[in-house]
Amino acid sequence: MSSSSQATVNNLEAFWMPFTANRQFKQNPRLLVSANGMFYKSADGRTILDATAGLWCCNAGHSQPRVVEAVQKQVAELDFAPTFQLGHPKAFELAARLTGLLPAAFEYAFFTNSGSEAVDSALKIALAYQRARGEGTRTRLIGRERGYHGVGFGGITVGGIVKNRMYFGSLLTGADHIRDTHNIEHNAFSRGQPEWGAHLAEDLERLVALHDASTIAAVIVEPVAGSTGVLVPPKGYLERLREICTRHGILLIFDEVITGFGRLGSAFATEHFGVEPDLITCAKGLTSGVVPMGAVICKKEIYDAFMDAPENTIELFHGYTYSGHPLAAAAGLATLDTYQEEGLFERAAELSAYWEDAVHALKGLPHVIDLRNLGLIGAIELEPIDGKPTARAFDAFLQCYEQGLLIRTTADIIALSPPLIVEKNHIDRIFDTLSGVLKTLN
Ligand code: PXG
Repeated sequence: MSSSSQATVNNLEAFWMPFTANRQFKQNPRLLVSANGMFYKSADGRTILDATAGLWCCNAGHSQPRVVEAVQKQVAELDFAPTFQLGHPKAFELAARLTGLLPAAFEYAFFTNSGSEAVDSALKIALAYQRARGEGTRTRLIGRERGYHGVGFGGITVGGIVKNRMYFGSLLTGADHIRDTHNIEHNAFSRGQPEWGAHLAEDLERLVALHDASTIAAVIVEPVAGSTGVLVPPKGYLERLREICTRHGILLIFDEVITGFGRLGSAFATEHFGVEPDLITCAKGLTSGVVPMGAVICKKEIYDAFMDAPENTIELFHGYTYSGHPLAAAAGLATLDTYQEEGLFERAAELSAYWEDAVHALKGLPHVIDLRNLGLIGAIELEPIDGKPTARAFDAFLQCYEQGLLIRTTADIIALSPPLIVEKNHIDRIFDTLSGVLKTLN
Protein backbone atom coordinates (compact mmCIF):
# COMPACT_ATOMS: atom_id res chain seq x y z
CA MET A 1 0.00 0.00 0.00
CA SER A 2 1.18 3.51 -0.73
CA SER A 3 1.34 5.91 2.19
CA SER A 4 -1.66 7.82 0.86
CA SER A 5 -3.85 4.74 1.21
CA GLN A 6 -2.97 4.05 4.85
CA ALA A 7 -5.02 6.85 6.34
CA THR A 8 -6.86 5.92 9.52
CA VAL A 9 -9.68 7.67 11.31
CA ASN A 10 -7.18 9.22 13.72
CA ASN A 11 -5.08 11.00 11.18
CA LEU A 12 -8.11 12.25 9.26
CA GLU A 13 -9.15 14.28 12.29
CA ALA A 14 -7.21 17.52 11.94
CA PHE A 15 -8.57 18.58 8.57
CA TRP A 16 -11.81 20.50 9.17
CA MET A 17 -13.37 19.70 5.82
CA PRO A 18 -15.36 22.29 3.88
CA PHE A 19 -19.08 21.81 3.17
CA THR A 20 -18.83 18.26 4.56
CA ALA A 21 -20.45 16.26 7.34
CA ASN A 22 -17.04 15.82 9.00
CA ARG A 23 -17.95 13.14 11.55
CA GLN A 24 -19.88 11.07 9.04
CA PHE A 25 -17.09 11.34 6.46
CA LYS A 26 -14.31 10.47 8.86
CA GLN A 27 -16.10 7.29 9.93
CA ASN A 28 -16.34 6.18 6.34
CA PRO A 29 -13.86 8.18 4.28
CA ARG A 30 -13.69 8.38 0.52
CA LEU A 31 -10.11 9.23 -0.40
CA LEU A 32 -9.01 9.97 -3.95
CA VAL A 33 -5.35 9.34 -4.66
CA SER A 34 -4.86 9.86 -8.39
CA ALA A 35 -6.65 11.04 -11.51
CA ASN A 36 -6.34 10.68 -15.25
CA GLY A 37 -8.63 11.74 -18.07
CA MET A 38 -12.21 10.94 -17.04
CA PHE A 39 -11.28 8.85 -13.99
CA TYR A 40 -10.24 9.07 -10.36
CA LYS A 41 -8.57 6.27 -8.43
CA SER A 42 -9.48 5.89 -4.77
CA ALA A 43 -7.29 4.77 -1.88
CA ASP A 44 -9.18 1.48 -1.74
CA GLY A 45 -8.36 0.79 -5.36
CA ARG A 46 -11.58 1.80 -7.12
CA THR A 47 -11.69 3.42 -10.53
CA ILE A 48 -14.29 6.17 -10.43
CA LEU A 49 -15.81 7.84 -13.48
CA ASP A 50 -15.89 11.59 -12.84
CA ALA A 51 -19.31 12.95 -13.82
CA THR A 52 -18.68 16.25 -12.00
CA ALA A 53 -15.31 17.45 -13.36
CA GLY A 54 -14.05 17.49 -9.77
CA LEU A 55 -16.24 20.33 -8.54
CA TRP A 56 -17.29 21.68 -11.94
CA CYS A 57 -13.69 22.67 -12.62
CA CYS A 58 -11.59 20.03 -14.44
CA ASN A 59 -13.09 20.86 -17.83
CA ALA A 60 -10.03 19.67 -19.76
CA GLY A 61 -10.04 16.31 -17.97
CA HIS A 62 -7.56 15.17 -15.33
CA SER A 63 -3.79 15.21 -15.77
CA GLN A 64 -3.85 16.91 -19.17
CA PRO A 65 -0.22 16.50 -20.28
CA ARG A 66 0.05 20.09 -21.57
CA VAL A 67 -1.11 21.53 -18.27
CA VAL A 68 0.98 19.21 -16.10
CA GLU A 69 4.10 20.00 -18.11
CA ALA A 70 3.47 23.76 -18.10
CA VAL A 71 3.08 23.82 -14.31
CA GLN A 72 6.16 21.65 -13.75
CA LYS A 73 8.23 23.86 -16.00
CA GLN A 74 6.93 27.05 -14.43
CA VAL A 75 7.62 26.07 -10.85
CA ALA A 76 11.23 25.35 -11.72
CA GLU A 77 11.63 28.63 -13.63
CA LEU A 78 9.76 31.32 -11.67
CA ASP A 79 8.02 30.16 -8.52
CA PHE A 80 6.56 33.46 -7.46
CA ALA A 81 6.61 37.04 -8.58
CA PRO A 82 4.59 39.90 -7.10
CA THR A 83 2.07 41.66 -9.31
CA PHE A 84 1.91 44.78 -7.13
CA GLN A 85 4.11 47.35 -8.89
CA LEU A 86 5.93 44.48 -10.63
CA GLY A 87 4.83 41.83 -13.06
CA HIS A 88 5.73 38.70 -14.97
CA PRO A 89 4.96 38.02 -18.62
CA LYS A 90 2.51 35.14 -18.30
CA ALA A 91 -0.02 37.07 -16.22
CA PHE A 92 -0.27 39.69 -19.00
CA GLU A 93 -0.39 37.02 -21.66
CA LEU A 94 -3.17 35.16 -19.88
CA ALA A 95 -5.24 38.34 -19.40
CA ALA A 96 -5.04 38.98 -23.14
CA ARG A 97 -5.91 35.37 -24.01
CA LEU A 98 -8.81 35.37 -21.56
CA THR A 99 -10.37 38.60 -22.75
CA GLY A 100 -9.88 37.30 -26.30
CA LEU A 101 -12.44 34.57 -25.56
CA LEU A 102 -15.12 37.21 -25.03
CA PRO A 103 -16.87 39.82 -27.19
CA ALA A 104 -14.63 42.76 -28.12
CA ALA A 105 -15.89 45.12 -25.40
CA PHE A 106 -14.42 42.92 -22.64
CA GLU A 107 -10.86 44.18 -22.58
CA TYR A 108 -9.60 43.82 -18.99
CA ALA A 109 -9.06 40.96 -16.55
CA PHE A 110 -8.36 41.25 -12.81
CA PHE A 111 -6.94 38.05 -11.30
CA THR A 112 -7.99 36.40 -8.05
CA ASN A 113 -7.44 32.93 -6.55
CA SER A 114 -10.97 31.59 -6.47
CA GLY A 115 -14.52 32.20 -7.54
CA SER A 116 -15.38 33.68 -4.15
CA GLU A 117 -12.63 36.24 -4.50
CA ALA A 118 -13.66 36.97 -8.07
CA VAL A 119 -17.19 37.72 -6.87
CA ASP A 120 -16.07 39.97 -4.02
CA SER A 121 -13.68 41.74 -6.40
CA ALA A 122 -16.45 42.27 -8.98
CA LEU A 123 -18.79 43.71 -6.34
CA LYS A 124 -16.05 46.08 -5.15
CA ILE A 125 -15.23 47.13 -8.72
CA ALA A 126 -18.92 47.78 -9.35
CA LEU A 127 -19.23 50.01 -6.27
CA ALA A 128 -16.01 51.89 -7.01
CA TYR A 129 -17.02 52.30 -10.67
CA GLN A 130 -20.33 53.91 -9.75
CA ARG A 131 -18.49 56.29 -7.46
CA ALA A 132 -15.84 57.05 -10.09
CA ARG A 133 -18.49 58.04 -12.61
CA GLY A 134 -20.19 60.34 -10.14
CA GLU A 135 -22.97 57.95 -9.08
CA GLY A 136 -21.74 57.41 -5.54
CA THR A 137 -25.26 56.98 -4.16
CA ARG A 138 -25.45 53.65 -5.95
CA THR A 139 -24.34 51.41 -3.11
CA ARG A 140 -26.88 48.60 -3.12
CA LEU A 141 -26.02 45.16 -4.46
CA ILE A 142 -28.77 42.92 -5.76
CA GLY A 143 -28.54 39.13 -6.03
CA ARG A 144 -31.12 36.42 -6.59
CA GLU A 145 -32.75 33.91 -4.29
CA ARG A 146 -31.02 30.51 -4.50
CA GLY A 147 -27.95 32.17 -6.04
CA TYR A 148 -24.46 30.91 -5.16
CA HIS A 149 -21.60 33.37 -5.38
CA GLY A 150 -19.02 31.72 -3.18
CA VAL A 151 -18.44 32.21 0.51
CA GLY A 152 -16.87 35.64 1.00
CA PHE A 153 -19.02 38.16 2.84
CA GLY A 154 -19.88 39.87 -0.43
CA GLY A 155 -20.76 36.59 -2.09
CA ILE A 156 -22.98 35.34 0.72
CA THR A 157 -24.66 38.73 0.98
CA VAL A 158 -25.82 38.61 -2.64
CA GLY A 159 -26.16 34.82 -2.56
CA GLY A 160 -29.51 33.28 -1.81
CA ILE A 161 -28.78 29.91 -0.22
CA VAL A 162 -30.18 30.14 3.28
CA LYS A 163 -27.71 27.91 5.13
CA ASN A 164 -24.75 29.71 3.59
CA ARG A 165 -26.02 32.97 5.11
CA MET A 166 -27.99 32.35 8.28
CA TYR A 167 -25.07 31.55 10.62
CA PHE A 168 -22.92 34.51 9.71
CA GLY A 169 -24.45 37.63 11.15
CA SER A 170 -26.02 40.50 9.32
CA LEU A 171 -23.72 40.43 6.27
CA LEU A 172 -23.25 43.56 4.13
CA THR A 173 -25.88 46.23 4.47
CA GLY A 174 -28.18 47.37 1.72
CA ALA A 175 -28.40 44.20 -0.35
CA ASP A 176 -31.60 42.72 -1.71
CA HIS A 177 -32.66 39.78 -3.89
CA ILE A 178 -34.88 39.15 -6.87
CA ARG A 179 -36.85 35.91 -6.92
CA ASP A 180 -35.41 32.74 -8.38
CA THR A 181 -36.58 31.19 -11.64
CA HIS A 182 -37.43 27.68 -10.49
CA ASN A 183 -40.96 26.51 -11.18
CA ILE A 184 -41.72 22.82 -11.42
CA GLU A 185 -45.46 23.32 -12.08
CA HIS A 186 -44.78 25.20 -15.29
CA ASN A 187 -41.41 23.90 -16.37
CA ALA A 188 -40.82 20.31 -15.18
CA PHE A 189 -38.88 18.14 -17.65
CA SER A 190 -38.02 21.07 -19.94
CA ARG A 191 -35.33 20.24 -22.44
CA GLY A 192 -32.83 23.08 -22.31
CA GLN A 193 -34.27 26.50 -21.51
CA PRO A 194 -37.84 26.45 -20.14
CA GLU A 195 -40.51 28.27 -22.14
CA TRP A 196 -42.20 29.86 -19.12
CA GLY A 197 -40.77 32.57 -16.92
CA ALA A 198 -39.13 35.44 -18.86
CA HIS A 199 -41.34 37.81 -16.86
CA LEU A 200 -39.60 36.75 -13.62
CA ALA A 201 -36.84 39.22 -14.55
CA GLU A 202 -39.34 41.99 -13.90
CA ASP A 203 -38.96 41.29 -10.22
CA LEU A 204 -36.01 43.65 -10.54
CA GLU A 205 -38.48 46.46 -11.31
CA ARG A 206 -40.07 45.76 -7.92
CA LEU A 207 -36.72 46.40 -6.20
CA VAL A 208 -36.08 49.48 -8.32
CA ALA A 209 -39.49 50.82 -7.28
CA LEU A 210 -38.73 50.03 -3.63
CA HIS A 211 -35.16 51.34 -3.39
CA ASP A 212 -34.93 53.69 -6.40
CA ALA A 213 -32.43 53.01 -9.18
CA SER A 214 -30.17 55.79 -7.89
CA THR A 215 -29.27 53.56 -4.90
CA ILE A 216 -28.49 50.39 -6.86
CA ALA A 217 -24.95 49.69 -8.10
CA ALA A 218 -25.20 46.21 -9.58
CA VAL A 219 -27.16 43.01 -10.05
CA ILE A 220 -25.33 39.69 -9.98
CA VAL A 221 -26.73 36.40 -11.27
CA GLU A 222 -25.41 33.06 -12.42
CA PRO A 223 -26.56 32.70 -16.06
CA VAL A 224 -27.37 29.08 -15.13
CA ALA A 225 -27.64 28.66 -11.35
CA GLY A 226 -25.36 25.73 -10.53
CA SER A 227 -24.81 25.01 -6.86
CA THR A 228 -28.44 25.37 -5.89
CA GLY A 229 -29.26 22.47 -8.17
CA VAL A 230 -29.03 23.63 -11.80
CA LEU A 231 -31.73 26.18 -12.64
CA VAL A 232 -31.71 26.94 -16.36
CA PRO A 233 -32.91 30.46 -17.20
CA PRO A 234 -36.29 30.63 -18.95
CA LYS A 235 -36.19 31.79 -22.57
CA GLY A 236 -36.01 35.57 -22.71
CA TYR A 237 -35.24 35.98 -18.99
CA LEU A 238 -31.61 37.09 -19.25
CA GLU A 239 -32.44 39.39 -22.16
CA ARG A 240 -35.09 41.08 -20.04
CA LEU A 241 -32.77 41.40 -17.05
CA ARG A 242 -30.18 43.06 -19.31
CA GLU A 243 -32.74 45.48 -20.65
CA ILE A 244 -33.95 46.51 -17.18
CA CYS A 245 -30.38 47.01 -15.89
CA THR A 246 -29.48 49.15 -18.89
CA ARG A 247 -32.60 51.26 -18.53
CA HIS A 248 -31.77 52.03 -14.89
CA GLY A 249 -27.98 52.46 -15.10
CA ILE A 250 -27.43 49.30 -13.04
CA LEU A 251 -24.40 47.14 -13.81
CA LEU A 252 -25.13 43.52 -14.68
CA ILE A 253 -22.62 40.94 -13.45
CA PHE A 254 -22.71 37.39 -14.78
CA ASP A 255 -21.12 34.97 -12.36
CA GLU A 256 -19.69 32.47 -14.84
CA VAL A 257 -17.65 30.43 -12.38
CA ILE A 258 -19.53 27.33 -13.55
CA THR A 259 -20.76 28.37 -17.00
CA GLY A 260 -17.38 29.64 -18.21
CA PHE A 261 -14.91 27.61 -20.27
CA GLY A 262 -17.11 25.50 -22.47
CA ARG A 263 -19.66 24.13 -20.03
CA LEU A 264 -22.50 25.29 -22.32
CA GLY A 265 -20.64 24.56 -25.56
CA SER A 266 -19.29 28.10 -25.97
CA ALA A 267 -16.44 29.89 -24.21
CA PHE A 268 -18.85 31.68 -21.86
CA ALA A 269 -22.60 31.75 -21.24
CA THR A 270 -22.72 35.33 -22.50
CA GLU A 271 -21.98 33.96 -25.98
CA HIS A 272 -24.38 31.04 -25.60
CA PHE A 273 -27.31 33.27 -24.61
CA GLY A 274 -26.30 36.27 -26.70
CA VAL A 275 -26.64 38.56 -23.67
CA GLU A 276 -23.75 40.79 -22.61
CA PRO A 277 -23.27 41.70 -18.96
CA ASP A 278 -20.91 44.50 -17.86
CA LEU A 279 -18.68 42.30 -15.72
CA ILE A 280 -18.00 38.57 -15.70
CA THR A 281 -16.58 36.50 -12.88
CA CYS A 282 -14.89 33.19 -13.61
CA ALA A 283 -12.59 30.62 -11.95
CA LYS A 284 -12.60 26.79 -11.98
CA GLY A 285 -12.21 25.95 -15.71
CA LEU A 286 -9.77 28.85 -16.15
CA THR A 287 -6.99 26.47 -15.10
CA SER A 288 -9.09 23.31 -15.37
CA GLY A 289 -8.90 23.22 -11.58
CA VAL A 290 -5.16 22.48 -11.58
CA VAL A 291 -3.99 25.64 -9.80
CA PRO A 292 -6.47 27.87 -7.94
CA MET A 293 -7.33 30.96 -9.97
CA GLY A 294 -10.26 33.25 -10.65
CA ALA A 295 -10.79 36.45 -12.58
CA VAL A 296 -13.08 39.40 -13.08
CA ILE A 297 -13.38 40.40 -16.71
CA CYS A 298 -14.77 43.83 -17.45
CA LYS A 299 -15.67 46.11 -20.26
CA LYS A 300 -13.36 48.89 -21.32
CA GLU A 301 -15.72 51.63 -20.16
CA ILE A 302 -15.52 50.30 -16.61
CA TYR A 303 -11.73 50.20 -16.57
CA ASP A 304 -11.60 53.62 -18.25
CA ALA A 305 -13.74 55.19 -15.51
CA PHE A 306 -10.87 54.48 -13.08
CA MET A 307 -8.21 56.06 -15.29
CA ASP A 308 -9.05 59.74 -14.85
CA ALA A 309 -6.79 60.48 -11.88
CA PRO A 310 -3.10 61.48 -12.31
CA GLU A 311 -0.92 58.71 -13.73
CA ASN A 312 0.91 57.95 -10.49
CA THR A 313 -2.38 57.19 -8.69
CA ILE A 314 -3.20 53.60 -7.76
CA GLU A 315 -6.57 53.31 -9.46
CA LEU A 316 -8.02 50.37 -7.51
CA PHE A 317 -7.08 49.71 -3.90
CA HIS A 318 -7.63 46.00 -4.17
CA GLY A 319 -5.63 42.87 -4.98
CA TYR A 320 -4.27 39.60 -3.62
CA THR A 321 -0.69 38.50 -2.97
CA TYR A 322 -1.33 35.74 -5.49
CA SER A 323 -3.22 37.76 -8.15
CA GLY A 324 -1.85 36.36 -11.42
CA HIS A 325 0.41 33.82 -9.65
CA PRO A 326 2.98 32.37 -12.07
CA LEU A 327 1.84 28.76 -11.60
CA ALA A 328 -1.80 29.69 -12.09
CA ALA A 329 -0.94 31.80 -15.14
CA ALA A 330 1.08 28.93 -16.65
CA ALA A 331 -1.74 26.48 -15.92
CA GLY A 332 -4.27 28.92 -17.40
CA LEU A 333 -2.33 29.40 -20.62
CA ALA A 334 -1.85 25.66 -21.08
CA THR A 335 -5.51 25.04 -20.29
CA LEU A 336 -6.70 27.59 -22.85
CA ASP A 337 -4.32 25.99 -25.38
CA THR A 338 -5.84 22.61 -24.61
CA TYR A 339 -9.41 23.86 -25.03
CA GLN A 340 -8.48 25.39 -28.35
CA GLU A 341 -6.28 22.68 -29.79
CA GLU A 342 -8.60 19.85 -28.77
CA GLY A 343 -11.72 21.81 -29.74
CA LEU A 344 -13.27 21.08 -26.37
CA PHE A 345 -15.91 23.83 -26.41
CA GLU A 346 -17.09 22.65 -29.84
CA ARG A 347 -17.03 19.11 -28.57
CA ALA A 348 -19.28 20.07 -25.65
CA ALA A 349 -21.68 21.73 -28.09
CA GLU A 350 -21.75 18.67 -30.33
CA LEU A 351 -22.35 16.26 -27.45
CA SER A 352 -25.05 18.32 -25.79
CA ALA A 353 -27.94 16.76 -27.76
CA TYR A 354 -26.76 13.24 -26.88
CA TRP A 355 -26.37 14.37 -23.28
CA GLU A 356 -29.86 15.91 -23.25
CA ASP A 357 -31.41 12.66 -24.50
CA ALA A 358 -29.52 10.68 -21.87
CA VAL A 359 -30.69 13.00 -19.05
CA HIS A 360 -34.32 12.89 -20.15
CA ALA A 361 -34.29 9.11 -20.60
CA LEU A 362 -34.48 8.97 -16.78
CA LYS A 363 -38.06 10.29 -16.92
CA GLY A 364 -40.47 7.94 -15.21
CA LEU A 365 -37.94 6.42 -12.80
CA PRO A 366 -38.99 6.36 -9.12
CA HIS A 367 -38.91 9.70 -7.23
CA VAL A 368 -37.77 11.71 -10.28
CA ILE A 369 -39.81 14.94 -10.24
CA ASP A 370 -37.78 16.99 -12.70
CA LEU A 371 -34.92 16.65 -15.20
CA ARG A 372 -32.98 19.66 -16.42
CA ASN A 373 -30.11 20.16 -18.84
CA LEU A 374 -28.11 22.69 -20.81
CA GLY A 375 -24.81 22.18 -22.60
CA LEU A 376 -22.97 19.52 -20.60
CA ILE A 377 -24.91 20.18 -17.40
CA GLY A 378 -27.61 17.85 -16.15
CA ALA A 379 -29.79 17.72 -13.06
CA ILE A 380 -32.12 15.15 -11.58
CA GLU A 381 -34.49 16.47 -8.94
CA LEU A 382 -35.83 13.81 -6.58
CA GLU A 383 -38.85 13.93 -4.34
CA PRO A 384 -37.40 14.27 -0.80
CA ILE A 385 -38.16 11.59 1.77
CA ASP A 386 -40.82 12.93 4.13
CA GLY A 387 -39.10 14.59 7.09
CA LYS A 388 -35.63 13.67 5.80
CA PRO A 389 -34.61 16.19 3.18
CA THR A 390 -31.30 15.45 1.38
CA ALA A 391 -31.26 11.78 2.51
CA ARG A 392 -32.51 10.30 -0.74
CA ALA A 393 -30.04 12.13 -2.99
CA PHE A 394 -27.17 11.48 -0.59
CA ASP A 395 -28.00 7.78 -0.69
CA ALA A 396 -27.80 8.00 -4.49
CA PHE A 397 -24.39 9.67 -4.16
CA LEU A 398 -23.08 6.88 -1.90
CA GLN A 399 -24.45 4.11 -4.09
CA CYS A 400 -23.05 5.67 -7.26
CA TYR A 401 -19.66 6.01 -5.56
CA GLU A 402 -19.78 2.33 -4.58
CA GLN A 403 -20.44 1.55 -8.22
CA GLY A 404 -17.57 3.71 -9.48
CA LEU A 405 -19.39 6.90 -10.44
CA LEU A 406 -18.84 10.37 -8.97
CA ILE A 407 -21.92 12.61 -8.92
CA ARG A 408 -22.72 15.78 -6.89
CA THR A 409 -25.79 16.30 -4.81
CA THR A 410 -27.32 19.37 -3.27
CA ALA A 411 -30.49 19.00 -1.23
CA ASP A 412 -32.36 16.29 -3.20
CA ILE A 413 -30.96 17.30 -6.55
CA ILE A 414 -28.24 15.38 -8.39
CA ALA A 415 -26.02 17.63 -10.52
CA LEU A 416 -23.84 16.35 -13.36
CA SER A 417 -21.08 18.24 -15.18
CA PRO A 418 -18.50 15.90 -16.73
CA PRO A 419 -15.14 17.03 -18.08
CA LEU A 420 -15.55 18.22 -21.67
CA ILE A 421 -13.41 15.31 -22.90
CA VAL A 422 -16.31 12.97 -22.03
CA GLU A 423 -17.16 10.38 -24.68
CA LYS A 424 -20.50 8.84 -25.59
CA ASN A 425 -19.57 5.58 -23.90
CA HIS A 426 -18.87 7.50 -20.67
CA ILE A 427 -22.24 9.21 -20.95
CA ASP A 428 -23.90 5.82 -21.41
CA ARG A 429 -22.12 4.51 -18.35
CA ILE A 430 -23.05 7.55 -16.24
CA PHE A 431 -26.74 7.14 -17.01
CA ASP A 432 -26.78 3.33 -16.84
CA THR A 433 -25.32 3.49 -13.34
CA LEU A 434 -27.67 6.28 -12.31
CA SER A 435 -30.74 4.59 -13.63
CA GLY A 436 -29.82 1.37 -11.79
CA VAL A 437 -29.26 3.31 -8.57
CA LEU A 438 -32.46 5.36 -8.90
CA LYS A 439 -34.48 2.14 -9.18
CA THR A 440 -33.20 0.92 -5.81
CA LEU A 441 -33.61 4.10 -3.74
CA ASN A 442 -36.00 4.15 -0.79
N1 PXG B 1 -19.68 31.53 -8.04
C1 PXG B 1 -20.28 30.44 -8.52
C2 PXG B 1 -21.36 30.58 -9.53
C3 PXG B 1 -19.85 29.17 -8.10
O1 PXG B 1 -20.45 28.09 -8.58
C4 PXG B 1 -18.24 30.26 -6.69
C5 PXG B 1 -18.69 31.48 -7.15
C6 PXG B 1 -17.14 30.24 -5.68
O2 PXG B 1 -15.98 29.71 -6.20
P1 PXG B 1 -14.84 29.17 -5.20
O3 PXG B 1 -13.69 28.94 -6.14
O4 PXG B 1 -14.55 30.23 -4.23
O5 PXG B 1 -15.39 27.92 -4.56
C7 PXG B 1 -18.81 29.09 -7.17
C8 PXG B 1 -18.32 27.76 -6.64
C9 PXG B 1 -21.31 22.46 -6.19
C10 PXG B 1 -20.17 23.39 -5.90
O6 PXG B 1 -21.26 21.32 -5.86
C11 PXG B 1 -20.12 24.58 -6.55
C12 PXG B 1 -19.10 25.47 -6.28
C13 PXG B 1 -18.12 25.14 -5.35
C14 PXG B 1 -18.17 23.92 -4.71
C15 PXG B 1 -19.20 23.02 -4.98
O7 PXG B 1 -22.31 22.86 -6.80
N2 PXG B 1 -19.12 26.66 -6.94
